[in-house]
Amino acid sequence: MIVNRKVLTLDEFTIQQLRDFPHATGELSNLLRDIGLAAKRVNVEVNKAGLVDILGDIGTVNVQGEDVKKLDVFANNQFMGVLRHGISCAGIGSEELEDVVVFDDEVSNQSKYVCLFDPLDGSGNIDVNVSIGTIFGVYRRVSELGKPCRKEDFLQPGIKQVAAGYIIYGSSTMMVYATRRGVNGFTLDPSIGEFTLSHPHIQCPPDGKIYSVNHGNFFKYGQGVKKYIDLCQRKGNPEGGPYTQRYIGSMVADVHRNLIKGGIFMYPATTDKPGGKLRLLYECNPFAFIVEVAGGRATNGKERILDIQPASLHQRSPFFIGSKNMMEELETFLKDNPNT
Ligand code: P6P
Repeated sequence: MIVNRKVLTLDEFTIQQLRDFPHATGELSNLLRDIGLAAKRVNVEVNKAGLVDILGDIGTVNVQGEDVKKLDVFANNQFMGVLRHGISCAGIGSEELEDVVVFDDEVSNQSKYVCLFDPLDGSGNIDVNVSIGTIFGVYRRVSELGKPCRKEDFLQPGIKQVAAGYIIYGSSTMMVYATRRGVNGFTLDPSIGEFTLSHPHIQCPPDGKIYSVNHGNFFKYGQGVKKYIDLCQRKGNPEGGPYTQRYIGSMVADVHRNLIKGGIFMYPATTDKPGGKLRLLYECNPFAFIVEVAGGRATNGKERILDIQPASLHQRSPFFIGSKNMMEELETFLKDNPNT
């Protein structure tokens, strides 16, 4: 009997990666499988949002001062739970939690890794059925093994990530993650309840025809950003040129589309948010790692996102990410207008 080995599940893929590196401990593979398990549990709730009383606010606000949707809390608890009870993670930081959570038990203290999460990005879109996502980054601890992890384990530059990824709960549910060996995408197959390898070796096209930005903020952007947006519009007009504007208001969906098709996503500094809106540690860094491994680029307008030394857990950053050649074009405008 011929066994169909063509389609690998996430578990089979991570185990195969382990076979290629016999000296690896398997901790990272275990951690990625734990995240996949939590993602499946979150997916069930996201898919039935609207049918059960899991929508809407729970009457509290998170550390960001944003209304917390019930699914935010559920997602945070799912990811924290699998990692706390796994054998690969010493602690986590999360958009939903003011401070890091140190798991501080005998097994977790021996774990090599810590994780940073945005458990449910774009959650403001939950009630209107727009794609949302989970974003994560994985770091090797710098603190002493055998002891509880420490804050400095989480405040490392993004270049120190050993893995990063996201789950997009959209028309289908996908988990995409990067290690230094490449970026691979797994689509959830409901018939077997497993993530299956559907997008091997994802590469970000060096050129694109899509620019993603919130035009409503146009007059709050710096001159360099305005000039680049003007260029994108000219390239799209008047003879109906190639550029088009796509902005869903859910970064995971926007950046995922641009990663696959090519394009640029921008959340620049504005006059009312001079530090930008997006969070460096658990929104910008994971995507910067993924897109760079796939051949793209990511900056804060002045320096490479992955080089930034974080000062605090929830710090924000202006964010530009996407196709290499589009990013280089943007950077010529930002260089000519440094106060963007
Ligand atoms: P704005 C969602 O709240 C989010 O963090 C990202 O997912 C999204 O790209 C951005 O904010 C949208 O922000 O200000 O354009 O609505």
